[in-house]
Amino acid sequence: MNDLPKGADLLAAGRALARDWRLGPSAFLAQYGVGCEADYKRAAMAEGRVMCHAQIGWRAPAKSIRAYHDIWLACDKAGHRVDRYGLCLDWSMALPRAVRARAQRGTGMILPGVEDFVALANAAPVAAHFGDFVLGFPAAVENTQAALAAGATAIGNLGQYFTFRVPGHDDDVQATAATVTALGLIAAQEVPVMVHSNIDDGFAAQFTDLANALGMILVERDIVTRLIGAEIGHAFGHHFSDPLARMAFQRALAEEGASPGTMVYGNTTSYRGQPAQNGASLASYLMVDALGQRLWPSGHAINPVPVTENERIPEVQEVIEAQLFAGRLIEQSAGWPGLIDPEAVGRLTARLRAGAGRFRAALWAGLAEAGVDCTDAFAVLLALRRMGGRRIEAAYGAGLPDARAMGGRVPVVPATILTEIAEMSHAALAGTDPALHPNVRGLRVLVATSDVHEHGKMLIDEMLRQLGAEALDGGTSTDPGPLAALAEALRPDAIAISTYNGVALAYYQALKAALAARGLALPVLIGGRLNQIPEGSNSSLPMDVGDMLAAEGAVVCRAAADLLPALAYVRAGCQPSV
Ligand code: B12
Repeated sequence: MNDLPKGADLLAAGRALARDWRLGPSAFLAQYGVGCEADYKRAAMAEGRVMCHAQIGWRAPAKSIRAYHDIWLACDKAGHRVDRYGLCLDWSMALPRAVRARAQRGTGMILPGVEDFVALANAAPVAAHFGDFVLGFPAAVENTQAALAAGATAIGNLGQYFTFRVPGHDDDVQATAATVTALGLIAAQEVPVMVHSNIDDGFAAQFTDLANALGMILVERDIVTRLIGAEIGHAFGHHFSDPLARMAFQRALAEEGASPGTMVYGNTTSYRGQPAQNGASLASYLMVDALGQRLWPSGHAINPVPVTENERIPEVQEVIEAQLFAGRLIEQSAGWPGLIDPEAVGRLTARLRAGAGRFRAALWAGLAEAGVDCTDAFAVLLALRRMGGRRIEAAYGAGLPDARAMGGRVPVVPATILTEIAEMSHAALAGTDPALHPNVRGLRVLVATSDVHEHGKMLIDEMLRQLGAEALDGGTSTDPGPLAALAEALRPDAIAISTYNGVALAYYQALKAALAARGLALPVLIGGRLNQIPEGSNSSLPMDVGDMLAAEGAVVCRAAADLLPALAYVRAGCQPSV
């Protein structure tokens, strides 16, 4: 540990960079006459105004720049204000410019130079929030410099530091050092720049207890405010499907003074149907979020996610429609607060806060006991990342220990994703042919993901368990090479991949080659989002690659229910086609 960099040195290096890298002007700051977005948010909280966030970012910078302007203009004409844009960089942007060209590309936006950041963020008077793939990765410093030059006063995403990884780049010391240096640069700005962290990108997606997710927010706030000297704003929401818990969580943030927050993310895990069905989910979570801001303002902008987002990256017009929908819903929410029982919300808020307090105290004490220098931002961040969400929850969670519970403890306020996965597994198996069940018993299946999305894997693991087959853990964000090595060691009957980041074909091809190099010809089942942006495409939209995968020999699974017939064929020694 002695050769590791010191947090103080990295922060000083970041501060030194502030001599050359200062906050640039922005159309947003000029339009509203504010120094930073945090001040703008505080003013909105004081007025009781509910703000709106849109998440955007297409592969081609020109398309994103046009959209930045056109979405704002169309909404402005209709009398609706888009307050902020979350700018969705591609995961290849997590790597320094010098090596980015060789990196695997996903579906997000690629901004080659500082001037592209500046042009984008100044295309309309909307606050630019550079979140995804900025902090937490090897390119943290150069992306932060570019975001500052573009006048962005919300920069993230610290949540991703803890859980995301970019294929082929596993050096956590390098990623941590770059992140702490970038945080030093942010802290040294003359106006407050909010460090953003989306807790659902971080450990909240892995925790089984929402009290621990709140506790983690408090710990991250301790790190950024106390050890770095910057402001922090959190986002939450993707996985918060229970309306009461969603509202109580937001109220807890307000009561803890964990505000202003950046945004309440849409409850995207509830988008499982057609656009019209997803529309009901949209209305349901937005109403909760608008009422939460009216009753207990916390400065989080609310986020109407377009109803097509479970199919593909939404188009510009769909973003506009979702915004206008939110605008009208905010107006209509004015008559609703009387329907909310503040006492019921308050009781759950109190449980969350009490649990979060226990988690926070236990985690800091645990770090100190483990010999981590709790005054050193580098040491603390690296220790947390290396422990990982599951171990942190089991060791320091707020609930009572229980070896039978998935997180190792009885949750104080259970996260809904676990029950949702159990229900999906039940529904998928209910629709299958029971005569096939015995064929699958005893099969050994190596289950892995190509990226951070792990619900598909959790679902397949659960279904295999119910079918009496064995799920061997191939890990999350597992590169094809290491997965093939694991397959050689474990000799499974089949491999099952869940993939989401728009790299399905490239991933499968690399896995097939890596298996062949080891003399293995295992059946590979693949499900999730089976798409990819074709090289040279100018639409910036991913295309389905299911047919190409099948032609190359993959067992394409469009739904979880396909698992059973596919494995039944594997048992019969045939090449399955589902
Ligand atoms: C939850 C979620 C997340 C969570 C993941 C948390 C976690 N620990 O798992 C978080 C917030 C972290 C996240 C992050 C990101 N996400 Co995301 N996410 C989703 C979301 C909402 C749900 C996906 C999911 O898990 N569904 C649950 C599964 C069980 O259901 P399902 O997807 O319908 O799958 C069915 C079948 O496909 C099948 N199945 C799935 N896998 C397999 C495997 C086998 C073998 C079989 C048989 C069947 C099977 O089972 C299901 C039931 O039938 C989707 C949008 C949506 N509503 O679908 C976006 C989505 C997948 N994400 C997307 C993106 C772009 C990202 C990010 C890159 C965003 C960013 N810029 O940061 C990052 C990923 C970064 C990284 N390093 O990898 C895109 C993918 C775009 C594309 N490929 O076209 C989507 C579609 C959203 C969008 N429209 O932009 N995300």
